[in-house]
Amino acid sequence: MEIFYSERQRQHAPQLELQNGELVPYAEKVDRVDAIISTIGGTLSPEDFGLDPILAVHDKGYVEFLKTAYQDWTDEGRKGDAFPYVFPVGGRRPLDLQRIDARLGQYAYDCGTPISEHTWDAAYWNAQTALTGLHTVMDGNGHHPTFSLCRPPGHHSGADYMGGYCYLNNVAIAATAALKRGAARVAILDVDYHHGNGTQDIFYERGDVLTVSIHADPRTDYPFYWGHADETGKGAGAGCNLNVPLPQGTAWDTYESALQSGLDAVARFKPDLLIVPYGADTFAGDPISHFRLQTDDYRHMAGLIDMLGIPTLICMEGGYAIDALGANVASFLAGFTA
Ligand code: Q9C
Ligand code: ZN
Repeated sequence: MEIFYSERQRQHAPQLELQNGELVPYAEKVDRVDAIISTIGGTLSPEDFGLDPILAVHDKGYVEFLKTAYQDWTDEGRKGDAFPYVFPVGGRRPLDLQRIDARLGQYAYDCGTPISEHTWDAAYWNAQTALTGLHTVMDGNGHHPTFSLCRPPGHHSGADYMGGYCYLNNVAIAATAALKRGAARVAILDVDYHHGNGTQDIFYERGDVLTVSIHADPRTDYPFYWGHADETGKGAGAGCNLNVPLPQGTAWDTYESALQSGLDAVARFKPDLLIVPYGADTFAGDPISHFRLQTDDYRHMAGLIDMLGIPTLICMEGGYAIDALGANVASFLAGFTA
């Protein structure tokens, strides 16, 4: 299987996040990619498709903000990573504010997604990693999957916001490039522990992209404000968003039937392409999550996805049990037919 990854993604390295009222070590560590690469082996460098496919998804002002935020933060005399602390909640009127703190709050929805010195460059090459995987699949390698080792993750990022360790929505960028390249319909099946709120938002009113997410119930889990079962799409996208929230403690027996309902929705949609944002944070030993999947379950999960027979791009999302991360990713990839 071809695995795409750029060393430049490694440069993104925030130190701390605000969690449950405390500044704690950042869970989305650089060590995650080392754990994965040391287990699954050789990666290929992505091609550079430029800024256009990113701007086809993300707001220009937001992209400009990502590029300059760390410098603006440093220019204010601040130390460490850039953090927001004030947010224009509840539809405050648009204001063209320049102070970095106002801009951080405008473009972030949580305090868990700091900007480090090279975050922009890492996020840019991360998007190229997703795009290179996409074009490899569309170049026609049959339905054999390709793995884009995305890090930082992307599925919490919307057109003009960051959150949940995510800055650019890699999967949405790939899906949009697929449509531009001639795919008529794209399905996204998100199996990260957390709801893929950014991806849902980006495609909520589109009928040519089906978004399915299987995740921890947002009544008890992050991101709380999205991911409920009654969010089904709007306008042309009505019926093209499926959320399958599951309770904390979910193990494979329950997960499998939820996955099957997601797979049925994908099959009914008849997409030309399937994108799977894969998070290993559904693992029993994950330090910030509460499902109970085991390493072997990922092989079964992949086997069921593989049976759809649709050309598939896999993009890495979360997974924070670093000691088990390599084995969990390897198990998932092994479940696809060679
Ligand atoms: N400061 C992914 O798995 N944790 N993101 C809540 C808030 C946020 C996880 C802490 C979890 C985001 C891609
Ligand atoms: Zn997650």
